Amino acid sequence: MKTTAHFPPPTRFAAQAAGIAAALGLTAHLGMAAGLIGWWNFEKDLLDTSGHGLSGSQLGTPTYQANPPEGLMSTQSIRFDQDSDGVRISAAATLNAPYFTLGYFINLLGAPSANSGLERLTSRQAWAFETAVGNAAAIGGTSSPSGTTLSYYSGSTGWVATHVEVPPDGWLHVAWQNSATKMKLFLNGELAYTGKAVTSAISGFMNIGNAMNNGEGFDGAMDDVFL
Ligand SMILES: [Ca+2]
Ligand SMILES: [Ca+2]
Repeated sequence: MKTTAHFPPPTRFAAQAAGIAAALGLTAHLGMAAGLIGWWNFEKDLLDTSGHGLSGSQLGTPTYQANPPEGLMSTQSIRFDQDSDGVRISAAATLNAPYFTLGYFINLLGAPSANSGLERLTSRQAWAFETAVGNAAAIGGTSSPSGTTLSYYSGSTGWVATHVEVPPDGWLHVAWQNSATKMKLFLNGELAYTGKAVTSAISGFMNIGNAMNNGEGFDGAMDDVFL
């Protein structure tokens, strides 16, 4: 989601987005009335429901399950069981805004962390920007009570462990808001972490659910990914 709207989303999905934002208390924090770039709600498909044509293609063999976050007009979520399972969103200039909000629901489904604790949730081409969940073992571990946290990577920041708490089961809404000076992380609509801004350029395709090399993937479920 860009902070300035270039493409007003269709009414239905704007309402849906606003509904989710309101449910999460995100509206005031994130300015959800601004333009959606893409919205993937995985109702047994990989369509971009923002209406901007950024539909995904399948990597590996993701599946769908009737276990979405509650109350959000969703009946399905997407499930990744293998490191190679994911979704590829092809490169598009609209994905490359320097100031953005990237949001999604995750459910770890009790899965243990792996990939040195950096299970990729999203990953841009050439490792330009990544988000991950796990114990962050590869970058010094985490002080999160459960031993599981969220981390992000870019060329300008390197890997950063946020040390926020991520429960082993149940749905958690995650929103990364990058500005010129800060990266803010919201969990279920509450500001949970403020860290270094991503100031390096981001371009190319975006993988959801695994890394840009089609490996190092998240094992669990996701829903309602938006940018
Ligand atoms: Ca869904
Ligand atoms: Ca994995």
